[in-house]
Amino acid sequence: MTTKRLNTQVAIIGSGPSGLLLGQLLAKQGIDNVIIERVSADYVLGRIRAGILEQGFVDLVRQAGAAHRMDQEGLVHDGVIIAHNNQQTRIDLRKLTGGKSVMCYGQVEITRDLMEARQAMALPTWYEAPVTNLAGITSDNPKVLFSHQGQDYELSCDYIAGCDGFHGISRQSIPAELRTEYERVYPFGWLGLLSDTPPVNHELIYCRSQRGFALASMRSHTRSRYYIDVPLDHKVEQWSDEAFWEELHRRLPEEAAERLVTGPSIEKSIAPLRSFVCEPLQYGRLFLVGDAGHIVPPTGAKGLNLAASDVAALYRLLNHAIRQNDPSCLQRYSAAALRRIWHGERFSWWMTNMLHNLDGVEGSAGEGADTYQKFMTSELDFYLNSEAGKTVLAEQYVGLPYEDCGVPDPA
Ligand code: RFL
Ligand code: PHB
Repeated sequence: MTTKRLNTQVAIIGSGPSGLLLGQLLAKQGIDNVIIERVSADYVLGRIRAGILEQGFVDLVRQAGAAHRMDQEGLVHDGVIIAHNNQQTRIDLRKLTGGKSVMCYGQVEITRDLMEARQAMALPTWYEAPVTNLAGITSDNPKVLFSHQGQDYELSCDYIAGCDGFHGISRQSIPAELRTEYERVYPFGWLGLLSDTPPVNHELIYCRSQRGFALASMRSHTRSRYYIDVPLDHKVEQWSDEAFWEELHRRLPEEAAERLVTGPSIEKSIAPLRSFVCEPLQYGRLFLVGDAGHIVPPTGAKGLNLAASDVAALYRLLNHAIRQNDPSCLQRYSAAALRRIWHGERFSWWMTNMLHNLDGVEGSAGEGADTYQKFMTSELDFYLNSEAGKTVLAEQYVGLPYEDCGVPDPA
């Protein structure tokens, strides 16, 4: 069987939010791109993940021309509650950051909106087309090899954007001796439940309790998303809806728990928690974007937002490189993206430490039983009872500014 040959300027691997957003922004600037996705569009839309978007992300979706539904249906949150047992502290995001807020709008919805915008522009996307190899990455004309319905394809391009998530092929295509991977795994996962019930509160509640962590989030005024932390060896099948609701009820502050409305789950899954960064994010003409290059535990709501800041940097640099015929500017991508990534990693790790019980975890060891707990509950107490502390939290929760890549923003 002969391999069919295709051409484009930017080959994008993965049609998660990173790949779709990058593709849309490039297309708006007249830059050709092709997206190749391993699974079906429906499968991508079945993955329930993030819910909180920073202003920078919202602005990019607007630039990409896919914000119509988000602007109508997204919920603007001016504050967030942190609870320690029964004591609730509201972090007034708007007041503490000089007017900033976050947007509550599901990753599934963003993905759907971006897919529709891409379809409306008739941009090429290959679903159920796993990428099997990348060739000539350090040449001027790299190639992405993939298969679709039994046919092999070779996509020639100028640049490759590896937007293929943590388990993708892109990161593995950087020779092991040229990359350094930094990692921390945590001894618990988040069990999440989605239900068509009104949220327990109009703002998110992050909760540290004697029984463990809980998060009360939402997707709309009638759809709730809740999480509790569970040991890593737990299977989702061992958690009935009733058992989940009972445990959540016990972890939420009493005042909120009294208002909890329960109902059948629409989706229930366990996600492991991990901090991970690959350095550098560039090899030749391949660039890692989003979860392909880094993972954060979801406690700070930063994963998708860091993917967006990677996209912002790469999109600006690619636009400049292609328009000015100056690929050298792309050398700045990795360092610019990594600076903001490490701030997101640090914030997510810090929030995870303050809100979960990490006694006995590597890196927190050495203090003796319960001592790490004592440090962390004191840390939480300090930050929640100081205006300066709350400001530090708010500034990072709404999102730090994007890095200056030294090229003009095409918007
Ligand atoms: P994705 O979404 O994983 O998409 C990668 C895509 O690449 C495809 N792929 C391939 N395609 C072709 N060939 C191959 N060989 C391929 N290998 C893989 C995959 O099929 C997939 O479609 O990565 P992307 O686009 O970088 O997006 C990252 C986000 O999904 C992620 O960071 C967030 O979901 C993290 N996250 C949160 N982030 C936030 O900013 N705010 C939140 O509130 C938030 N909550 C969460 C979260 C993640 C969670 N889980 C389940 C990990 C809550 C949870 C529970
Ligand atoms: C969610 O709504 O899924 C969500 C919100 C905030 C987080 C993590 C997940 O920190």
